Amino acid sequence: MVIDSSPLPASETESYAEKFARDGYVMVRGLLSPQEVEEIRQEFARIHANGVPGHYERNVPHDGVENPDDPLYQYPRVMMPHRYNDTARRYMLHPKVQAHLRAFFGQDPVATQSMFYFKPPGARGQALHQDQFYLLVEPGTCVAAWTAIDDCDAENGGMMVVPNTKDAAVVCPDEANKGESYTKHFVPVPKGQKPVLVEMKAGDTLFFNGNVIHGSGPNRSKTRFRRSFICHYAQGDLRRISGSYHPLVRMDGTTYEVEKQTSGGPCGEGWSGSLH
Ligand SMILES: O=C(O)CCC(=O)C(=O)O
Repeated sequence: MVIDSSPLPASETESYAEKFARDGYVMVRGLLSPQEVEEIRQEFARIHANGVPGHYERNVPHDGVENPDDPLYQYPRVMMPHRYNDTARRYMLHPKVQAHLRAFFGQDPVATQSMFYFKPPGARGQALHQDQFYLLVEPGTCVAAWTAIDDCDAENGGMMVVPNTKDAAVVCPDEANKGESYTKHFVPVPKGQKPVLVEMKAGDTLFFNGNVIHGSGPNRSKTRFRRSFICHYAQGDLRRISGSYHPLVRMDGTTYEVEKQTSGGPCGEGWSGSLH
């Protein structure tokens, strides 16, 4: 394991925390070293080659028909790898990620989710959405740490965020365009705003809060993957979260039990949150 566990001084987290408080998102360049990025890349190549039990889904089209020619059928995203893979768990609890989250939350965070996306050439993207719709964290909102494992840009389906949505109400989504998005939810862009592309290099981490509208377009490259390691967190004193995220993990690796969210959120009764 090549994780750099040297502590980050407050002087290194303060300016990012100010930007995060102002905008609801901030990118930290080179948070992970090239060696760390390579370790994650290799571990998930191994997971993909071996196949994994549970929490591994085929990203089938919205109509539910499996299509073995879909690049995401061949490279489905890996859900919740920290539950069975030590490397994923340790990177979810990376000391530098922790340090930034502590500065954003003003308290210890807890980890709620991990994912790995391969996003191979030709793969559809994930339509604009809000993470808090799925996690339904209470009180407050969740925060994502989205780490680029490859360089990401417009061609290979880099991340997009909609500025000025850090406090946007969490809405019940519309239907996404299934030719462009493998997920079925779409949150329209508020009047007067437009999504901006966040170009990233491997090892950069984009933090954003659960209300920020964000997503990605298809990978239109013929040759380049757009891999990413994505984890979600909440403030350490949260009381409730959607059922699919239990149990949570404290930063020292111990399990943390909280109540299951009972509210359906903006879609009302019957919607109980789910992995997104
Ligand atoms: O990686 C992507 O393309 C989208 C990921 C995302 O929006 C999320 O994890 O909430």
